[in-house]
Amino acid sequence: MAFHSGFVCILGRPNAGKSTLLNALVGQKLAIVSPKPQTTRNRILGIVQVPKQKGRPAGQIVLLDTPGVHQPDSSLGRKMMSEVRGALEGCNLLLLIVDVTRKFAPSDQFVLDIARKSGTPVFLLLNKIDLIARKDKLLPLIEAYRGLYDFKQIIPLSARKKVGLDVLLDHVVTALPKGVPYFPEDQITDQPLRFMVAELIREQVLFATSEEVPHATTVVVEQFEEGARLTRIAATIYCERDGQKRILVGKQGQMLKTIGTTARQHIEKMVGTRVYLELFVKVRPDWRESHAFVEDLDWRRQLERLAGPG
Ligand SMILES: Nc1nc2c(ncn2[C@@H]2O[C@H](COP(=O)(O)OP(=O)(O)O)[C@@H](O)[C@H]2O)c(=O)[nH]1
Ligand SMILES: [Mg+2]
Repeated sequence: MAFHSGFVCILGRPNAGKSTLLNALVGQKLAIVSPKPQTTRNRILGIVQVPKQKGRPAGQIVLLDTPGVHQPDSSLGRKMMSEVRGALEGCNLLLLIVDVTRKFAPSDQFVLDIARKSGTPVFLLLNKIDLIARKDKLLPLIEAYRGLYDFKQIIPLSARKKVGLDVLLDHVVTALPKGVPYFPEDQITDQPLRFMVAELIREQVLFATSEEVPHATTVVVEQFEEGARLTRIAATIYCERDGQKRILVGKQGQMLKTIGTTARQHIEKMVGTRVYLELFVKVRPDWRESHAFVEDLDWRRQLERLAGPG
């Protein structure tokens, strides 16, 4: 049987479980996950090798996790939605993911409209079925969704509990066109380590803070020196107000210390060496409204700058 390969975009409203699904399918944490909406800010590529099995071809699935589809109200929001559109371009298949514990809302309709306009085949994923006690409740739901759109497949699953993922992989790899792999077999993402590190730090900020602080925060890695046994990292946490900075630093620096310690533990697991992590907090008023700053946060842009001119 021939090899199949292609690009598959995961789409859905904030908190549906897109990043959890990406991580589960790749088998490694590439995207940070939190109960807070709009955790994912840029598209994240994850590569899944699918071995041949009875009744299904071998293949390579290039997954794109995207920020939650929403109506943007800031430069950051507009950048996030442009990441979504960028991911949609040239995709072979869309996975539209919904949270089964929530009613189909205008925000889901908005996602569906984007999917429809793209003209790409769509699988509907009914996620979080672990939260439904009686599985027979799923049937009327599937029927209702069937009436909404001509989905190529409707697949109930739980990204967190890793239920239904094999069925999903079977259908996805079968639906992809015949082709050669896009990436080497041992590659799982295109994202450089230093930017994954920035995300791991931001994840701890999301966990440790509430209300506006998580949304007003971004992380930039300023220094990243990999040694055989020790990696030295310095990063700045940007926020928008003095009050937010006070929260992030905490009484006698306690909050920043907690964020730093837990982030360091996660980073050590990822880079495989001991880590020396230095964190700074800076105020940059209304950075989310600054088109230039938001563009500078793009890791592709930062990579160009790190490479230097010429
Ligand atoms: N119970 C349950 N929770 C899930 C499942 N998938 C994701 N979640 C949770 O839903 C929240 C949002 O997940 P995330 O992957 O960040 O959603 P995203 O915004 O669509 O990327 C997190 O708290 C996840 O742990 C699932 O299958 N079952
Ligand atoms: Mg996400």
